[in-house]
Amino acid sequence: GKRLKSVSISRPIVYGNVAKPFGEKRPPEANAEHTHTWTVFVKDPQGKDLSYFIKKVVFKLHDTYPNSTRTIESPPFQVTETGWGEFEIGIKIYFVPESNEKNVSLYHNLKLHPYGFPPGHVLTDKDREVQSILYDEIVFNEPTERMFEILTKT
Ligand code: SLL
Repeated sequence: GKRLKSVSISRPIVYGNVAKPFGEKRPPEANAEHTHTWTVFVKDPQGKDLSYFIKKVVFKLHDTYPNSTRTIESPPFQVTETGWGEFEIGIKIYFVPESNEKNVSLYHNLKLHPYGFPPGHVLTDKDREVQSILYDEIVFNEPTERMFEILTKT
């Protein structure tokens, strides 16, 4: 479709992960070496549904995971897993076909472990519930007319 020259429109997202140790209740499906449950996600800063312009999100986990490429075709765009280690997660965001946009690649360092407490501080269970979340904006330069409509109608 026709593109709107000199138009640039952006949409905010947040992406990252939350994690916590199993504690008392170990998920029965978790391997013996696993220590944490975590969720990696892409979402709207205000929790709105992003599926009006995002078609799917592909999360590439560490090769130690079965089916390490996880394709999420509808919201919530997230993967919850158990594990023992931190690693870099590839996040590919695909847009609705009307946009004629290439996918956007993001990378996230999965965080499982708390840090930054003063020396001598004794970690509470709450301190062990960590998160690493970034705010970003997806910029569409010279969007198609259809994409501009889609982005501005909500
Ligand atoms: C490390 N670079 O060596 C990292 C790799 C891999 C994490 C961490 C378990 C996967 C599974 C898991 O947590 N892998 O058992 O399916 O520390």
